[in-house]
Amino acid sequence: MAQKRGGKLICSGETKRNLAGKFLATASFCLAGASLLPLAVPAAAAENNTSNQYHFRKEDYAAAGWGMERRSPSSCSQFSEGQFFRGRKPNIIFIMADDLGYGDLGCYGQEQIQTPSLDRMAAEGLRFTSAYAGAPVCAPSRSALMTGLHTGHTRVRGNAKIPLEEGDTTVAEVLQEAGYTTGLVGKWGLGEDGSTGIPNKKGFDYFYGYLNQTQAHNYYPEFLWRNREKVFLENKKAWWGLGASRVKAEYSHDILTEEALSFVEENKEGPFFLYLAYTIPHANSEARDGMEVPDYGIYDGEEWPNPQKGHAAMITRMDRDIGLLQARLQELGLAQNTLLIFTSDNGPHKEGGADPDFFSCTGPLTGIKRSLREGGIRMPAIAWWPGTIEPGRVSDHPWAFWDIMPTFAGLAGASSPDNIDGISFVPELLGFPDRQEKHEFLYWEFHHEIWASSQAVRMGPWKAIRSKPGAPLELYNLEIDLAEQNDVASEHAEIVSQIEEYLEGAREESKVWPLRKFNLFGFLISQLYKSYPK
Ligand SMILES: [Ca+2]
Repeated sequence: MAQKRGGKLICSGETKRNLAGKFLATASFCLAGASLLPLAVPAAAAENNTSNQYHFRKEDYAAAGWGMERRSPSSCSQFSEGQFFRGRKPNIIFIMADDLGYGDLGCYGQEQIQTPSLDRMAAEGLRFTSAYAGAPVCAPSRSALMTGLHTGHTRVRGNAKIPLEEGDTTVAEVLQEAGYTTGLVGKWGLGEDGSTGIPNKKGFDYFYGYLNQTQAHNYYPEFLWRNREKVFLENKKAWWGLGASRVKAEYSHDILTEEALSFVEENKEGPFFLYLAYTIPHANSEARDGMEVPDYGIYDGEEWPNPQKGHAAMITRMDRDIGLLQARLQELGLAQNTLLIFTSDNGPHKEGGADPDFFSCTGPLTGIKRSLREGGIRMPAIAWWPGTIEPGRVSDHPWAFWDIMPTFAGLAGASSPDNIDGISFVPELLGFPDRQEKHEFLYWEFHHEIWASSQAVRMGPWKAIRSKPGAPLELYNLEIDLAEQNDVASEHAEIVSQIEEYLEGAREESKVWPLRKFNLFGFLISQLYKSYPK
């Protein structure tokens, strides 16, 4: 049975089962701009008042959302799938590890590091094999994630203290506007204290974690931020800076998990959006042991170098905590109305003593953090939504962080800003791959602090890399050469020229991050801009 609460229809899981296949009381509506034909939408079961709320029905979505014709496909590319959610909107949790590689999880082929929770999440949900980060390092990847823009357009295109500005709309702002309670727990990196880019100015009702990326290396920080206030911990930083501590009492990752669990519990009435930006298994190069973790757990007795034990222990610890979060969702009766996505922000690192070859952290890919090869940007990504996402699916649909904005907006019944680069992958998520719009091109650019800028493009099975401005394109066929070992540019002149033509208009110029070859003058100018942002 369903009840009407606050003008919204709410139906139970029982109702869902009873009514699957029989629905479609008719109601018609048009989206703004009258770009859609009138629709028959499900009344979603008008009579139910049990407490086990279940609001989203894939069947309804299929029948109503996709049983329509589009008059203007371009204007509909970001249309609001959530318009078809006749009840409460789904909760959304986006969990992101820091520097976790494509091959670091059991469900992606890892044999030594134990990840039972994430493996189970993949078995119960959807595992993506062609999901891409925004960039091969932290800040620009997160900027692409937040703004729906790739690194040729987004504000923050490199690791520097450049904040998001007032005009940069984030996915959190979109969801906040759509009625979501929004929370960020973890690492931000897109605006320091006092800047225009702090989380509470960029769409987050609640923030707990790190603003500064260097401080986020330190897993025993002296303080973390709760909204705009510093919360001091029992740790004491070392004299040489934010990134290291001499008294190590409270491990920040554990606190972040507690905060995430509390946020879910406190906002169980929903809808909520939680961006859980974990900080491990990143290295802390400022510390003596660069892979700081309270204990090595099940790896304590392994005859591995300490940094490798730390790497494995961090991942298994994070996996344990994601299991706790899933369990909490189930205890609270929220699992069936919550989309949970897990991924990483860029490829594995070789810092703090870590060795990505030791565990084959990139699996079959080559390249690590700071590389535009697949290992630097192709991420593990798992989506879990019991009752909605079919268990055990594997999708090779290529999507990237800038697709998150329209995807979440779609689920929330909201619209993304105009002119973003992202395309919603809601159809793929829900099991309608034949209705999924695809990117013709995916684009990345990377601005190393000193060396030359590089660019990469994915077009269908093709992957092109330009190692520096003016260099010829390298071309790889990922269908037969996932490791990008055989440059076939000379054999496919037409493909190369098609990608070169695309590259001419792929980006907007940036004074802070111009495409540049290495030269000291250019480097100093870019540093000057970074020090004095507009
Ligand atoms: Ca990172």
